[in-house]
Amino acid sequence: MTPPRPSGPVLHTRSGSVSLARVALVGVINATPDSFFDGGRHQDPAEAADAARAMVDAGAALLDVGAESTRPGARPVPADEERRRLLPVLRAVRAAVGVPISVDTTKAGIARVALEEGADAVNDVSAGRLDGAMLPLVAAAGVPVILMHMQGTPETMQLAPSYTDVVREVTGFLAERARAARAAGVAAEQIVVDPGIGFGKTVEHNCRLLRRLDLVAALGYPVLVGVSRKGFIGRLLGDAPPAGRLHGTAAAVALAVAAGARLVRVHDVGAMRDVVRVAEAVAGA
Ligand code: HH2
Repeated sequence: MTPPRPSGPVLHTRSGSVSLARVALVGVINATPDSFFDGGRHQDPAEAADAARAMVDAGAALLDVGAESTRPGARPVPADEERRRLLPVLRAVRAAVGVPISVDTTKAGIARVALEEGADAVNDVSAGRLDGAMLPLVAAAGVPVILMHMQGTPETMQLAPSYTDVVREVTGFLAERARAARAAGVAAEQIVVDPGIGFGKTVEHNCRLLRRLDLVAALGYPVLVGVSRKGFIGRLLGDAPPAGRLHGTAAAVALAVAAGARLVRVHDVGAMRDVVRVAEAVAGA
């Protein structure tokens, strides 16, 4: 008997398909010394593998492994340093879990070795703008790609974010980057778009984008949202540090799901799985 085909969008990878019929949880693993929340926690391959197993047990459908912090003020990491940090952790995570893994990088050379070492998808916070070889690489590999909006660069993006109409500008940007990806040969069903919460945005910009995520979803691509423990949540809570932003994250995740997010990128997979399951049931999402 053939199993029923999942309904709704599906991302296809060689480590299996990610059905987006229900909202997918994407667990964050940063092989960095300086990420704003998990910096230094997952640099050791054995610790990263333990964290990966725990995230999958808690319900992660995808893991996102990165080796360059993109927090506000972060300086770019040279490719050889990014590769040195990434590969041991990626190999350990790949050996530990069977779910698809995305590599969080803006460099095509890093994405290429990561795909060779077992990654299944590319998460590019520059949406293919920083490295002209990225979209052709994704197309040739046939893997899913996450295209994210960012105003400026991590080093300077929070100095003076400015938009006339943030929702229209971000949506227009994502439409244009999706067209660029398709022109490079990326299949439409392998494209995910992301408004880039916290990337060159004020608290008000982030809130507006989350409120009108339906307009981003109207582009026709699955929407990923990354709000987990971010600065705007801290600011809304009287400058709470990242460790004090779990419940604020839950509120933002629930509302993102209600407004149309199909993937949520989170540090706390178990807690956010409950938030997502209840939010999607109540919202009928
Ligand atoms: N946020 C971060 C990193 N990568 N990728 C996508 N697609 N969307 C996001 O919102 C996003 C992302 C920042 O979070 P984190 O990885 O925890 O921190 P850091 O950049 O300091 O490593």
